[in-house]
Amino acid sequence: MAAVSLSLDMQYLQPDLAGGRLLGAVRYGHAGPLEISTGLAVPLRCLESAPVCWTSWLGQAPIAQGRLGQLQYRHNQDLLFGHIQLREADFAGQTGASALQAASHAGYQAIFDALHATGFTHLVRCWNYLPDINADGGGLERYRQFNIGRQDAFATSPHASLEAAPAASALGTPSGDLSIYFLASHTPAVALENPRQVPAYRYPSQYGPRTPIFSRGGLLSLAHSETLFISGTASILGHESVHPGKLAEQTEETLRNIAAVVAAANARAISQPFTCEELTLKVFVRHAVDLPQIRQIIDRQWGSAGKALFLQADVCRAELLVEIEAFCSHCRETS
Ligand code: 3EB
Repeated sequence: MAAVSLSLDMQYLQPDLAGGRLLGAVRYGHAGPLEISTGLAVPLRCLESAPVCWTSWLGQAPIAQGRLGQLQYRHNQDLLFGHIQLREADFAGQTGASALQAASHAGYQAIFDALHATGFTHLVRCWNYLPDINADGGGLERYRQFNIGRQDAFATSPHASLEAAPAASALGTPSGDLSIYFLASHTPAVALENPRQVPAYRYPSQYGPRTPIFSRGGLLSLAHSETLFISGTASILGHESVHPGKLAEQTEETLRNIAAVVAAANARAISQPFTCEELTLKVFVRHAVDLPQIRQIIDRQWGSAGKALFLQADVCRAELLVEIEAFCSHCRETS
């Protein structure tokens, strides 16, 4: 049987090069420099006993690496993992744009340039971490500034489309740089939407002058595997946040939304169906004190809190208390 061509490891120890299979590593916990050259540090607090934790994306060897300006990447035959960190101060003083908007635009422009240069032209999954996501950046919430810069970059890239947008997550860090990492491929993922939610690129203007750009999920088929990426998912129905201030209800609504994306994936999947129970979850908790209750609800519904990673983060709407993303990869039967 063929090995799964993409897997996600979550652990407390720094990964080694995994027998040449490490595509990229992300360290959560503190902002200090990384001891290995193949990933980035995101300053979100780990809500477990250890002060730092790692997520590692493993693919099939051989893996090559490269750099284009500030953007670093590693890739194998099928997949490219890239990351870029931008200091807002470097983008201050531009007319008509906040520093964060300009940094977001430049970050996504650098990503699209890298996709073009490497031939991995399809953006599959993006993770966006921005400091003080809910803060007012001089008349406009910072998440909304980020959305302007991101949309401007998508609008001018020949490799971008709104309807086939990548799966994504966007979270707030207490400090640090704008940090973006991503997976790209030679062939497009099937973009998934959630019938319970308005597509994010069609959110009305009450959420900001430019919409976010992401799909609710993506299904990527490679020669030997089928991989489901579920975007950061929250207690949103239609375009509205529901159950404000109610932790248990928000958590349960979030799990129902994830289940709806799993169902949308299964309508398109060619391997065996995906189940909620087998998903690897990354859980972003606004208030650390809420961890036990969220953990208990996940365990009651799906029994999978034990293999989930819990991080403290600000979610991109002030009233949302929890956001959960998910990943699962299946081997494809080749006959
Ligand atoms: C939402 O559904 C919640 O801006 O890339 C989730 C996933 C959210 C991705 C993004 C935002 C993003 O609107 C927030």
